[in-house]
Amino acid sequence: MVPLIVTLAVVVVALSLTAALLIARGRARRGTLSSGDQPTPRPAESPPTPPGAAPRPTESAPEPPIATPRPLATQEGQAEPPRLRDRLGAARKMFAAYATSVLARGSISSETWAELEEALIRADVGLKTARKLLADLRDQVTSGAVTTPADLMAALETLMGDTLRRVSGDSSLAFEPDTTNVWLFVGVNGVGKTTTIGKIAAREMASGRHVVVAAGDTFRAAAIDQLELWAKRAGAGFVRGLPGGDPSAVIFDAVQHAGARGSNLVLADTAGRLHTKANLMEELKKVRRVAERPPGKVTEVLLVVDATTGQNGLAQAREFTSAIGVTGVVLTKLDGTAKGGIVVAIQEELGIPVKLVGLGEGQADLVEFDPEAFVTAMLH
Ligand SMILES: Nc1nc2c(ncn2[C@@H]2O[C@H](COP(=O)(O)OP(=O)(O)OP(=O)(O)O)[C@@H](O)[C@H]2O)c(=O)[nH]1
Ligand SMILES: [Mg+2]
Repeated sequence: MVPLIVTLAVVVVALSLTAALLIARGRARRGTLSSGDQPTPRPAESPPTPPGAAPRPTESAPEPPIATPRPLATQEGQAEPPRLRDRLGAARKMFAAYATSVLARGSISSETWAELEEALIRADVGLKTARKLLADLRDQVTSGAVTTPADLMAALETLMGDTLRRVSGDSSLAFEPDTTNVWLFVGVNGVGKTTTIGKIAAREMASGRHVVVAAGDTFRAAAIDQLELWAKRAGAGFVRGLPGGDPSAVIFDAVQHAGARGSNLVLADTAGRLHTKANLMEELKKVRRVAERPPGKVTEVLLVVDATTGQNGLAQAREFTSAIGVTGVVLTKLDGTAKGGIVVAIQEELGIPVKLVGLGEGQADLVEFDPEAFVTAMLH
């Protein structure tokens, strides 16, 4: 491991990353139901279904066949999931530049500590977590366990891996076989909730689960259409409401729809909302309560966080968790950013596991979070 870092660093120096280092230093409402695989938007005159009311009979609509699982992402031409290492190039380059400088110095000096702190902050690990990691490393130097810059880089890698493993464990999403599982997707605007649902719908359909996608974002008509496209592409069922309708009514209808057809998984989209807006957070609590009505059971509340938003992701995670109890984080847009360190901060400071990572806009660009692979991809 250490020789690998050293080798990488020397090669990188010989090419161009010293220059990179220098540069781096320089700077309310109601919903209706429509169904499935041939989505037929319910006409506007259709009566609304209040949450808690008897489910709207589904026999008025043609029974959609349970869709046949399809291979992932044929449209994007990607049959295979993306390689984490390829997509984390920006973070790796950034770290490599610092590693080069640390290793080139020959001994551990005050500049070494300054550089490591800068690298961690730039990676968005956050000041608190960065200082904790560095304090641990200093202890290792004081005790004599770490004596050289190469040891130090290896110790940092081990420490980051340990920090991530402590919380992460199993990154699989909770699924109970004999119920209508509801996975609720929440987060601030534009973080990738709808896209993530599209990706997960494809993944779950491919694994043989019968998925219904619920357009709980009734805020924008375009958002409903966007989700419908994803659902169609995945071959999943789809339940929509009227633009401006009550999101909890849509989720309720979707759960009833799924239950009536023996679908065991509802992926519920919600409108992006600021975690600081109390009324919108209240709306989310209602969505959650309604989703729990039989046969529904909320088995995951997934907070979608945009990796590029940095430390604000931490505040978002804190607020959404206190409002509706987040069970896991999906970290999106890790491709093309050097800021993947928010993973460490969310896990270390809030103890919420990062379960999935978004690595692009395509259907297959979603991987389970694997601490080992993540640290390796960032540092090698
Ligand atoms: N590069 C990259 N782009 C992503 C990823 N996930 C989502 N996006 C893009 O981010 C933009 C917003 O994605 P949406 O899925 O619409 O986000 P949202 O959270 O549903 O947005 P609102 O519903 O408006 O709150 C789109 O252009 C997506 O293609 C990712 O992992 N990587
Ligand atoms: Mg959306």
